[in-house]
Amino acid sequence: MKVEQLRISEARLMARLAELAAIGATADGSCCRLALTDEDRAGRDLVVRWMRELGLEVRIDPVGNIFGLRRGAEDVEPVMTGSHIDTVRTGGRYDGNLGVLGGLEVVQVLNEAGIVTRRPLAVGVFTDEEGARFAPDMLGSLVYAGGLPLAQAYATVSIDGKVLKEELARIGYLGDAPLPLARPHAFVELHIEQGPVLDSEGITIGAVENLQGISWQEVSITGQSNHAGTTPMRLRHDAGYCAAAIGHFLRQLAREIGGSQVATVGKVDLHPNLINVIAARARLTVDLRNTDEALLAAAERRLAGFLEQLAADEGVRVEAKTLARFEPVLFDKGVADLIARTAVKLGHSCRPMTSGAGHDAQMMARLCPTAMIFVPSVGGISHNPAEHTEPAHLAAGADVLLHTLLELAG
Ligand code: HGY
Ligand code: MN
Ligand code: MN
Repeated sequence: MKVEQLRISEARLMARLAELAAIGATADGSCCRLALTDEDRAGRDLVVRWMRELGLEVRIDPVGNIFGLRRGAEDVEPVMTGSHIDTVRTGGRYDGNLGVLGGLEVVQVLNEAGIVTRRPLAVGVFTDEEGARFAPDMLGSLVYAGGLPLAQAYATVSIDGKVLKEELARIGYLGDAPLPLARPHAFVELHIEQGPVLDSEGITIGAVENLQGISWQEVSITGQSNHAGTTPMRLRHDAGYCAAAIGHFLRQLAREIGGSQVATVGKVDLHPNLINVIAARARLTVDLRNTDEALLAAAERRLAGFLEQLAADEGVRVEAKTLARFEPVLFDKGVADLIARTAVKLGHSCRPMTSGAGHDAQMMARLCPTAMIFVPSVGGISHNPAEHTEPAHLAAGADVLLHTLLELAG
């Protein structure tokens, strides 16, 4: 068979996706493998087994990133693909997993065709991409790209009070491979869009050219608990009200800025969190994103001003801690154009895309020419058990990955 006729096996890809999705499956159909939990370990163990069955050399680095290496004809910098298999609590079965299992599928097709590429190939599984348990997100690839010192990553404390290094050791993924293992010749990540664009336009492949900036903060409010029935409104220092006011302000702010600006309060914890007690404390998260760095910084300043005013008006103490801050990223035009050309050559509709979500590729772009392949998310739904992508689209994305990697690896 000619190389250009090579296609991945949709059935095999779907079977691996289903087997991995069963790990951490919850009653509502979600996939829950929060980073460095036992479920994450089980998922890692399964992927490592598949890597070994495919004849890949498996290396684990000090922050738990896993790499499956496939020899090339020449001992030069590898072409790398990959993504993550950790999930949010209500994860779907494709977010991250598709990029890792698509990479394994590429390896299997090349093995069966007896093809040895000039450059080695590597499939990466990056630690804690979601950042939902240990902030920031893309933590493993950020360390890999030199954006976060290993010691600082090790000391990170999770939302459930665990220390990252101890959790890595506990699940047996505190590796000793060089960090970084390699500076790839190029990096390509296959991922579901997680947004509504491709699905609404009926387009199969997104050639991702850029990715928006991300600002994560944890806001702590200290007020005064008091009796819900006896305390006049003018005497309240109500942390619960302040949390709600911040959420309302951010909705208005995002609407006012418009364009790609988004704002989310995803996590709110009140203390003592009881029906008849004015909340003494509130802790909430703020996720701000924009494709334009100046607008994102302006949104952060507007929020800071609002928090200062709120503290004065309500007689509470407000503190904001940065959990993640990544500027917008431009991917490599050459790699993105190669993805687009490959999609068209394979007969798929394609359009340039911006990524609204963060991805490991944004960190690998600091090391080498990098771009992403998107496939449609039905209804734009993600981080939700209803996350769905048609099998034919999953296969199309993996085929584009196969031929893009073949082109890059020679
Ligand atoms: O937050 C994100 O964009 C990604 O899902 N970690
Ligand atoms: Mn993801
Ligand atoms: Mn995600």
